[in-house]
Amino acid sequence: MQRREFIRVGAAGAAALGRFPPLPLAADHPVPTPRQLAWQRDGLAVFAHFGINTFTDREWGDGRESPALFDPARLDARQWARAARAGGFRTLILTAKHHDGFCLWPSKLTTHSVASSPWRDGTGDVVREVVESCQVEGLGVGLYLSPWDRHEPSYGDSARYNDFYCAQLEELLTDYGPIVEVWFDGANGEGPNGRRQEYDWPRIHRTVRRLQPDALIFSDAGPDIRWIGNERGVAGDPNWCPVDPSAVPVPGASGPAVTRALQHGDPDGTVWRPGEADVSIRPGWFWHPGEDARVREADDLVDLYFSSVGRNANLLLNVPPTKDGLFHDTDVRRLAEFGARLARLFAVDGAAGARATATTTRDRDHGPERVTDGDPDTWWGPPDRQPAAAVELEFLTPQRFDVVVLEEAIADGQRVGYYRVEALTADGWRTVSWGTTIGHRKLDRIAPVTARRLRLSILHAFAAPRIGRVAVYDSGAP
Ligand code: FUL
Repeated sequence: MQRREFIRVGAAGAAALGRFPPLPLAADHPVPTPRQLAWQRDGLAVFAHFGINTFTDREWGDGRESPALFDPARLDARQWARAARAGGFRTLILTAKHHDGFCLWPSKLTTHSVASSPWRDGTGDVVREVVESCQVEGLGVGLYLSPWDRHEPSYGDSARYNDFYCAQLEELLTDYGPIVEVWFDGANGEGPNGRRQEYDWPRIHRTVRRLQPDALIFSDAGPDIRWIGNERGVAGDPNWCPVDPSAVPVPGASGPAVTRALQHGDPDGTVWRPGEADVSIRPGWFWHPGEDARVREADDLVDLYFSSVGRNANLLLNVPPTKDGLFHDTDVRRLAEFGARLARLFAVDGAAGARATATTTRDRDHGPERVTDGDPDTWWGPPDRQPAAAVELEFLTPQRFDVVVLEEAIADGQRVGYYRVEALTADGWRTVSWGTTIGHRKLDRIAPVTARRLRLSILHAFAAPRIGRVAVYDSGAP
């Protein structure tokens, strides 16, 4: 369905230019904060769902599980971090507490934690071990603290639970050094007393800002990072970073309009809220022995990369540790294969060294050569108020490629709404791909082509486009 819409837009061709008059970008158009920009450039994070469910073979615990079940005999968070790094991931996000309420750190606010478990005789702290391992491996750390807590008696007694929840956040955000991302999921069911909780989101967000001003807050409703609207790792096309904040007011809001807003963003949106696509390497979020033979293959992981990072979103790939406290061998192997495949695919940019020209250029500092200079902060673009322009690359020698990489210099906002890529082959110019948004990164897989020249035409933009990079790669596939 989506694909059909995409083709319909494409068939409109250059006529689109006449039908969508350029909109002058509002003076207050959203741009990323430096932290959001760095996060978007990181692109890849590993999610680690681990906890009491790992030992009960369930996805959602009911909060009545005994902490005595938690005993990961060989827990080695360094092994998790090493595997994540080998896959090219930059951050690891741990479920410090899932809906069952069991805490992976010795929270002073409840006894329902590792402190009541036999693991390391009750002296262990999974959060600490993950933080230290990530530090050694050069990864950032994120924490998931489920708002829904099916164990905590105060849950549903809204004021008391908000105090409890903010105090837990305070522990996590005070005692463990810098946290890159705080992850709030939208599930909100009933607590042990059968009541639902009214979360005090403004207070929860203030708590994060006060304790970790550099941490990014994820939830369906942002405020820094938005959910992409499904758990399949697929971003929308188009996918704008700006959104209308009233379209998704609170985490857990649902309905077709909410899904659309999360998937696509909004070119007229007033806040910058890039999307994160979460998906598991296995069918479940937690480890289940029955799923050991159902780990996604490397090809599948590469597809996920294209449908998330390749559509201007980040990929958050869940790899659940086993009850030994280790990533399963198969998962470790798949992560390594995924990292190796991406490294191989993006090893040689066929556009490197190409001679670049443009139909029009804003000024000498933003010439067409900027799209191949390897610096993500430099860009080529036409003068202000000119939404359409083209840049052409003449390769050093004819290049075979089947992947086109496009990037906007998003520090200045996201602008491109419709583009076309043509290649000069032995048979003349051919359109090889076209699309809507570019954003931080757009990856187009195309039928293999051998060409001497490549032309990127921006057919419509919401302000003068700023193109940071154009590159082509050959996957080697026949
Ligand atoms: C959801 C949860 O209900 C799932 O168990 C999982 O943690 C997923 C990432 O978020 O809200």
